[in-house]
Amino acid sequence: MPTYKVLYFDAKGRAEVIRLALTVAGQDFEDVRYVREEWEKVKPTIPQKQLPCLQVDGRYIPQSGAIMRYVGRAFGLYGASNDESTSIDVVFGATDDFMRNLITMYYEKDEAKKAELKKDVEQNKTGPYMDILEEILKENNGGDGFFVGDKISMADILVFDMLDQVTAMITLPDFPPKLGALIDRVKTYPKIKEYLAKRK
Ligand SMILES: N[C@@H](CCC(=O)N[C@@H](CS)C(=O)NCC(=O)O)C(=O)O
Repeated sequence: MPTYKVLYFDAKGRAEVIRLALTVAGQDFEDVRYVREEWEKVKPTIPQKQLPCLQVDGRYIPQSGAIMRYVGRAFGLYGASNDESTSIDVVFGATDDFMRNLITMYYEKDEAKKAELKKDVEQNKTGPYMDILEEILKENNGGDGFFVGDKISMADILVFDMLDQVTAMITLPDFPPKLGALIDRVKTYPKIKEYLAKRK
């Protein structure tokens, strides 16, 4: 059985979806959280000099997207067929599009421009993103289960985590009904519920 280490900072950020996926998989992992001084020391030894990085039996895997897919494939969270994996990729792609707006907003230094970008995300970007997710859910057996197939996948874990994390940056509107129910389903998924109860 391989050993897994998730290397990141002491934050949710890009690593939390990986921690959640390993938790759902029931896979033990070492949750390595560097403080800045430690990171500056180890940085030269890390591929691409970026975090997160997943270490599997000592082998480093960089890039959060690659790690999500690796963990998803390793633990049956990335669809049961090419069609299902592609549907999961569609959710990843829509989420990337939405997140790009937030990243631009986050790194904007000019406070007035930042406020404008925030208003734009809240008023013009969030609703359409949620509508896309609502439609994808409805297309999967009416929307009373998960995004893809009949079990939890990386798509559900990613959307849950991302919508959880963005509340620190923007005010979210009410979720459309199927999406709201999906978020509750993920939040109360037994292994996730247990993890969230212990999370800092
Ligand atoms: N495309 C990369 C981006 C990774 C990235 O930007 N990581 C940041 C933290 S979120 C980082 O390690 N920065 C290097 C540093 O702070 O020295 C991914 O998705 O993993």
